[in-house]
Amino acid sequence: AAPKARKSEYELYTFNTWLFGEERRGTLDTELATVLSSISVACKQIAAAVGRAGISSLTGVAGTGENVQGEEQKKLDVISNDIFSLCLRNCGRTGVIASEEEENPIGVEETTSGNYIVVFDPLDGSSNIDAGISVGSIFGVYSPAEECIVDMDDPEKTLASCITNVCQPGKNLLAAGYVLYSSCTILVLTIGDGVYGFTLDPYVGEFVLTHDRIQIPEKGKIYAFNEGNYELWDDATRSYIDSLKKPELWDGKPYSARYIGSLVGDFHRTLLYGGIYGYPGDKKNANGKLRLLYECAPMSMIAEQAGGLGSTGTERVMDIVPTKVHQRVPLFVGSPAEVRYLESFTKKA
Ligand code: AHM
Ligand code: MG
Repeated sequence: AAPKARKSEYELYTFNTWLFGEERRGTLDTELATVLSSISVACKQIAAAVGRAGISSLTGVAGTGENVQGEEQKKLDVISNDIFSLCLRNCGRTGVIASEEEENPIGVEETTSGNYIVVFDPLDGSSNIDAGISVGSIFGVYSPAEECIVDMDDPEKTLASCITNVCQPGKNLLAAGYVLYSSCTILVLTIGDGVYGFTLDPYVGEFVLTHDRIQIPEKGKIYAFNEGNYELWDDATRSYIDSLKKPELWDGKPYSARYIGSLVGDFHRTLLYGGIYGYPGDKKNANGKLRLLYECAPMSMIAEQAGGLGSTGTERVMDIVPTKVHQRVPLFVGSPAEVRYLESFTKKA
């Protein structure tokens, strides 16, 4: 979609201008606008760190050992997590923050806390960093499910309250977004009324509205799966992928395979060009690799708000109530016709 018509070449429709406009329209309140604005600042800082990683020796592993996911943390994973956490705590509008990089959700101290619950993956796809390939940040914002108790003298009670507030289904999300750090840095956001894209103008240092109400194409002949796992998938998933490669089924031209191994990059292409992104469960990991709270639910909300779908193969991702903060689920997300076609295999199985 074309960006809003500008009255003059000097008119910049920045992310903050857009937030103020939405506040005036009543689609978000000042508190949520503050949270989202803080996230945009964190992501500008991360974009700068990612862009200079090779120069400022920020490539490689952090030496902190494995994170809670059993994966080795990169230096930039640690830095991005710090940037995100600090920005969110300091904005004074968050009650609980939960990061893919942290074992437990954190209750923000009462003196600086607010109401919102923010879940995030500060730097997704970080295995791509050292080769200068696209990475991204993903986030979601909820209202509290219950009053948030932060009692420094009672860490157990505080943790229980934080977990209850974080373990909400995707359909409760007030906002979801991601930032792609690539040939350009782009922030894509929904607050439950369409999907908007803002490109970082490096000269002005602001995100500027470039994609007004993104609509995902109904279909798209591109699939993004890690086919190295083919032998580990179940029969339904294999039959589905096999079918995409049969020219006779698709007017002589089979689907194209594209896979960066960076969810934000693979998803962003799917959103704009159409197609499907999939991370199925397999023999080794029944629920695949991606996390419900920080990856699957926010991406599914964005897909749905753009006219697409997000499915586990058998159910709507947005309906799943998490039982654990780091819960994984299979994810198939993208053009509605493509996700339905995938489900015609997986729902039968
Ligand atoms: P991360 O959160 O540890 O970076 O892992 C998530 C990434 C996604 O960006 C990507 O889609 C997926 O892992 C790739 O996994 P694989 O290498 O198994 O294909
Ligand atoms: Mg991730």
